[in-house]
Amino acid sequence: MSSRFLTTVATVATLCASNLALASDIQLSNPAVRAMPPGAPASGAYVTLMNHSKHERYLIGAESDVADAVEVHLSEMQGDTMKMYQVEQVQVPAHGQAQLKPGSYHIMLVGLKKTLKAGDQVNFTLIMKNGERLPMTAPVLSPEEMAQYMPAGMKMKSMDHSKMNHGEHKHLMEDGHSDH
Ligand SMILES: [Cu+2]
Repeated sequence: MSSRFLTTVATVATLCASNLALASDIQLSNPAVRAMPPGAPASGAYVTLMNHSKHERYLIGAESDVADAVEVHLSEMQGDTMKMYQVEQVQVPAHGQAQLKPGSYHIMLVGLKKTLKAGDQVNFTLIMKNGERLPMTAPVLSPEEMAQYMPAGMKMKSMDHSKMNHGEHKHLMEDGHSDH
């Protein structure tokens, strides 16, 4: 009897392990990379991370073949100037989201190895603090498309659409970045 119990426990444990391997709690949407003219040294990439788990998660880095270095940055206004600096992590709240978007958190491609033309695709690997690695393919957007991206990225599809017309500052507070 006790050995049958052990078999059952082992089976359940195996099922749980395989579920973990198959599905990520983190869902990526709205990936984008900013097109840059030939010779440009750097560009930015954007994506929304939706966390479907009940635990906070953290984006701590990214990799891509198209640049010498890929860093996680935050842009923010300091007085009259937009400043940008590298951050160690971006928090993705439990059952919440983090939006990497122009004027906020972004993935910085430093030392571009090739020209990023509108219509190209760039492959990334996003690295989470818990060791998970998330593949991401992002389209390169023209300046005109990038100008459209900002509102699109702030739509928050599953949330209250009546908030769509509010200004960016409101959204910055809503998406949990105001404490940074
Ligand atoms: Cu940057």
